[in-house]
Amino acid sequence: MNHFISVNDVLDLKAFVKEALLYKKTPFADKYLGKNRTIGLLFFNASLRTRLSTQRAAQNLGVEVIVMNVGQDGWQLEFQDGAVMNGDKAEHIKEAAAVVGQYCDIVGVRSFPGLTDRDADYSEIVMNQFLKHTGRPIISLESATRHPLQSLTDLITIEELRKVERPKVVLTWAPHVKALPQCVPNSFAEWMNAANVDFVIANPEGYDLAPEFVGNAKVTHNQADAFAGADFIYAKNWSSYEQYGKILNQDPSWMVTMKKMELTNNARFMHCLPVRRNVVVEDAVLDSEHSAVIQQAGNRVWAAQVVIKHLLIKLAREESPFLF
Ligand code: AN0
Ligand code: CP
Repeated sequence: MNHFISVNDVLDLKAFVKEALLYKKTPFADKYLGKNRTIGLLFFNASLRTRLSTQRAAQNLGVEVIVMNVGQDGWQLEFQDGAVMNGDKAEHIKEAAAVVGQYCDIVGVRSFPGLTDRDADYSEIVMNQFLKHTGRPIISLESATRHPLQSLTDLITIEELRKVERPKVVLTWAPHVKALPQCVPNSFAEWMNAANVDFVIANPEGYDLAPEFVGNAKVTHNQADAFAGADFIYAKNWSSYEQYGKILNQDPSWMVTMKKMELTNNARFMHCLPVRRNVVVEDAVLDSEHSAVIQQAGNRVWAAQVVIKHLLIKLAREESPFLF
């Protein structure tokens, strides 16, 4: 593995999930692997889980961690090549990324989409500029279109909790007060399409995800149909892809309720968090046995740990090719 940006960076998904679950049993099995290594975690946006779980994962591997809220504390960055920098941007990504690469062996970046210009967001300019100019393995901590550490976590959690060989997994849109990125559902769809699950996406009209992420998933605009017989309900709000970044409706009838959970095969409820109670999902579900959200968030550590492990192995291989 050279970077961790999408599901395509993982060679053997099944083995990867297995390794992550092994770390859950023996967190310190590779505590010397990261000796004398430093990971830099750069945040252009807020975070609780991604920041703490990635930090914890690095510590378990003996890696030093530097965290910076670059969006708040750093110079304003220019990402366009050839820009005449006579505005408010003080530093170009060419220097900024290369400089971070001088201090860190691995670099994680979180940068949300702007949600105004679809082509710009879907071209992944921020992540691509870091990939191009850092000179180090890059981990996406959620980019403009994907959240792979979350999706790996979700797959690990489904693997832990599934009661049948091929569970029915439903990704359902749910209402929200703010316009949110499509990253989590895009990525979840991408990973579910690569996994051994029966995958259904339920969303209101106007909220279909980008076709390249929907892939072979079954899409329905009828939430009740989707819930019937489901083993996992994964709720998430996203803003419209078609009418890019817009909130088309806040229909409360799409909120996940206990009544709807009764349509399922005693499904587990999943959400990436943070979640707005009684808007996305009612208290009764989150506070019931259905909810897997805390276990899911806990698994973020093992997902990050297996990713960092593979990047550390890549670095060691490059430095000592005769050892391998
Ligand atoms: C973000 C999103 O929807 O992408 C981060 C989720 C992990 N959520 C919010 O901004 C509430
Ligand atoms: N799920 C997730 O990525 O949470 P944070 O935004 O708190 O990191």
